[in-house]
Amino acid sequence: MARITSARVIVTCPGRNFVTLKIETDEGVYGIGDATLNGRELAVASYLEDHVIPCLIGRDAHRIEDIWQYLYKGAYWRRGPVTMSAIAAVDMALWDIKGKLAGLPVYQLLGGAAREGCMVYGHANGSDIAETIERAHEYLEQGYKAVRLQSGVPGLAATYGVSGERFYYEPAKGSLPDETLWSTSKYMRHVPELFARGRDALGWDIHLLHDVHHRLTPIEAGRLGKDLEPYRLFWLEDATPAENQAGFRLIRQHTTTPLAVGEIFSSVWDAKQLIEEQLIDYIRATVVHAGGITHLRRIAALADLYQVRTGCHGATDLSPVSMAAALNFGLSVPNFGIQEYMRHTAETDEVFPHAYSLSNGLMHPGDKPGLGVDIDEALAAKYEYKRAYLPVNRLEDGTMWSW
Ligand code: GCO
Ligand code: MG
Repeated sequence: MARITSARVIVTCPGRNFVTLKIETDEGVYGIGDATLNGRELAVASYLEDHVIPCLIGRDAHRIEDIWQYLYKGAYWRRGPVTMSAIAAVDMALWDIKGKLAGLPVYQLLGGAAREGCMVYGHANGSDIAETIERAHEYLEQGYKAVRLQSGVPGLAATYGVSGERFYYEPAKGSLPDETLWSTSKYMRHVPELFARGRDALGWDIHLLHDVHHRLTPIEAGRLGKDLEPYRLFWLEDATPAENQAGFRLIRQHTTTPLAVGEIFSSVWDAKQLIEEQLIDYIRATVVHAGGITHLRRIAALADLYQVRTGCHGATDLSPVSMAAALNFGLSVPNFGIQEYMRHTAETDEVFPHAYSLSNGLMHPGDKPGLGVDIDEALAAKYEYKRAYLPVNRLEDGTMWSW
């Protein structure tokens, strides 16, 4: 028995906002979990403070599954990003505690290492193709085995995935959402050229990925997948919004380019049909937005039956706590595919000291008991929360579109 004596939410903004849950026990051991939901952070903080923490006090921190079921079934209102991020934070913190009490890194509790490390992909982005390729070379030089290519589209002032920064991409900013303009036809003409030139310059020994960021209809996505077939992508991500899971049938009928989806999923129910009908190749659900390690294991177990592999979301809005949890999960899960790795800034890394490391394109969670990550609360307190929004997107005639 490790009785939960207190829990609190820590909101900090070392360059960007993060919400962290810290759970303390009478065993003198604490655990932390990430609860960050980009652009809607305080909703999860309130869900935890006002509705979850009071129910945790006095419970046995060892009973991870029971607490998960209690929070999921007990709320009556199931699923959704706010609920599932809150449950995820509790779940991560409890796994952290269990690991610390056992004296083992969490991946050992999940069955031990199933591989030497987790292959990650980095982000190469540039205002044009030449700049994107230049950035991709930098990843190759650092030993990365996979890189995502995004580039500015001629005729569009700004597009998803492109930033002025060399290694960091941070779309959430502003006290109100930025508005960007989108043209599917300009984009569709441009992307095949990005990959034609990308393959020419980078060769065939590197995995190349691309994120469409929910902008196409299924038939347009089928066309793009077909146009990209010669360049053998590792995956085409979020080709179309996935609320309608059957929509992916149309894409599948037209292309053999592997498909990835799921960074905004909060539950196995968002992916059930996609997985069971083998409409995707990689499931991108993450530890923080999909109910923690406990629920992500359930999603991965279903996916494994259908040869769908994991490809967890790992953008900078997922804190180092999520990254540590994702790596403990990824190292141990049988059907691991790849892990996204967008580096955090030095300020963020300082607030969240961690044991994970990158070598030769593979990441390892390290061997510290628990998740192998901590929060420096004194430092965190110096960075006050700043409201920040993701951009919104319109077609050139002003129609609201998916960003
Ligand atoms: C990715 C994602 C991110 C999201 C961001 C939203 O593939 O990494 O699409 O860039 O836009 O995480 O919060
Ligand atoms: Mg994405």
